[in-house]
Amino acid sequence: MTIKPVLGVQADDEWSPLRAVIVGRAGRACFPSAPAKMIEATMPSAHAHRFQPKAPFPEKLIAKAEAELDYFAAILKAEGIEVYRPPAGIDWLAEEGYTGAMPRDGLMSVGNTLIEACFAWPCRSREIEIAYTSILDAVSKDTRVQIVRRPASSFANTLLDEEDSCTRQWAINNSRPAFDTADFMRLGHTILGQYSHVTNQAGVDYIQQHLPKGYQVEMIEVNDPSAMHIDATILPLRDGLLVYNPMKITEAALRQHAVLASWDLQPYPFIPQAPTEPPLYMTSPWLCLNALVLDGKRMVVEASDLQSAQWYESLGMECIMCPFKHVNSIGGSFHCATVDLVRDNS
Ligand code: ABU
Repeated sequence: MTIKPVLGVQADDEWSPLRAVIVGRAGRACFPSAPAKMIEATMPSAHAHRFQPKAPFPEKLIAKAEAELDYFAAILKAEGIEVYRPPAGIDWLAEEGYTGAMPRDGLMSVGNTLIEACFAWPCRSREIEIAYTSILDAVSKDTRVQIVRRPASSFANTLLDEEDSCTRQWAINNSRPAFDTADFMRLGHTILGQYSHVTNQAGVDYIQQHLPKGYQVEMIEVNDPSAMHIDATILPLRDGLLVYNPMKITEAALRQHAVLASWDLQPYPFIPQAPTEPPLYMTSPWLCLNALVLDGKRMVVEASDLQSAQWYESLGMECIMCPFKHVNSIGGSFHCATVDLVRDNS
């Protein structure tokens, strides 16, 4: 059977059948560096001292993470999904950047539109340009695709300026649009988002302004003083079923959004435990909710996480197990490591 290449961008939810996807590559990945205030607000305290300039992750860890990303990409290809990858071997140490393994933080598809994040962390400011320009060029050969590149004004390094910083809930101010696309979860015409240490009101306004007609952002009330990315807090499994982290969000907060009013909302019933090796340098063990749903029936889950897999299966999902602990160690799981380009919801 020949598989017809799927070009372009057409995706606006997390569960319709996945036809084309980006899977990241680690490259010579480094601990992202940011001012102490930002690191203390967002990163696990046991590892905060590592987030310095020019601090590469251990080579062996990266080699294993790359192998996991390749294996994951092979699983998706075997399912008939078109997989796009960034170039291999990007030297993020020389670029003074982080990695190309977490494209979900920097790109979001909404309908035929791909929106680039206005990253708050300066070390990530050129991540999409460096790793993903060739993919953006390839998908934009389809003239229906709209790519929203971050504007020059969003590079201003003013977000940590001090005014009001004592009374602010978040590390960043509102002096220019800032958002990571991983602070948003797409549920069709409604996109649920959270304010965080990397997403401000100007960023939310910017997204709303660039969405295709008929789509709107709604901000969700989350109880997470370290908030940075919503994709370990809520996970839609299919139309009508969403799982959530009850330590960070309540059912009542979710029900406030009309799109979820009649959904089955399931709290994750366990307290996930962090592995001892390799360490979770950048995240909590709630990465168990950072899964990739292939089509509302099947999802990719970390190979050793039998507890989550059994629970997801009790909710009617089939789990495809894939080793990913070393990718987890450098900052994310299957959702973070991907960007949906095409989902078939016709
Ligand atoms: N994007 C990954 C989020 C991880 C966490 O909330 O711990």
